[in-house]
Amino acid sequence: MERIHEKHRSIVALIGLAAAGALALSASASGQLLDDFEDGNDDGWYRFYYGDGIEPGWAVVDANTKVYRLWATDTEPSPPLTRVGSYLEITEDPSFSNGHWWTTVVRENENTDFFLVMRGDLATLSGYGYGWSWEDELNIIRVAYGEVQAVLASTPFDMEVGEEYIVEAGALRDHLELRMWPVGEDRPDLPQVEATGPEFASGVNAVLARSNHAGYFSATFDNVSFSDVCMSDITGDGTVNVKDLLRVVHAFGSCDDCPEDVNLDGLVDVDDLLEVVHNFGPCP
Ligand SMILES: [Ca+2]
Ligand SMILES: [Ca+2]
Ligand SMILES: [Ca+2]
Ligand SMILES: [Ca+2]
Repeated sequence: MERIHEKHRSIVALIGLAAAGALALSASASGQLLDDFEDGNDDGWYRFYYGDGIEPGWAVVDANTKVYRLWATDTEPSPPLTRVGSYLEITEDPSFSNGHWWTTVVRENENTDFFLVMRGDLATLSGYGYGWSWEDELNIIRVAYGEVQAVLASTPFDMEVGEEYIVEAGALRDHLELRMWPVGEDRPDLPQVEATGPEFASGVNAVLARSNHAGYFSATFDNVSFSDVCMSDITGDGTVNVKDLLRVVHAFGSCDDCPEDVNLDGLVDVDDLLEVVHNFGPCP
């Protein structure tokens, strides 16, 4: 009896602590524009390229158009696919692997495919790719050790060369989704492509252009953004408040893949509580 009382008291103390924190913190800014390239640089972007015979001239901020351009000339017909890419190391907080990663993209010639990468590990060339490929399809693929291990889902999509599209990749736990639409049109209500991907839980986000032909290929990217999914909204009502806090409190303990484990470390504890408090307010 005494023990139950002790537990109850400590939970009350935690809620008090959390509530004080909620007052001290404003609602977190979850969405962020990582680069619009209006500053004429690509600071913070790390580059990579893979391919035989590739001439890497492959990443530059276009001073006139203020977009980020990935390009290369592959002198050998591929496969293997030639890829040029750029990534951001933003995974110190693992929740950054749960969210939406988007950009505007233009294919500059017929040779070019492009992908956004989420949860990538560039040392092992693994992760999820979301993009458009030469079969005129939107795809979500799983890549490991440089090989496409699976096309997880795809749908036909005509993508015009030279036209600007918005592409949005999403990952929430093992749910992956992809939307793409022409600039100026409405964002599709539903993802065009959805898949399940339990293999990779976190990693870097990247943009890449690729080709399976010899010759020049190029894509431009602009307004590259990442937005957290509202992991702290455990009840799913679009806002983070004391109801979500209570869900965490009641789920304290070890917990595999449950929504109360907001920071995805396999345990529901005070860290999750503080994460919820930090995100108090409406979801973005
Ligand atoms: Ca720009
Ligand atoms: Ca910049
Ligand atoms: Ca909620
Ligand atoms: Ca946790």
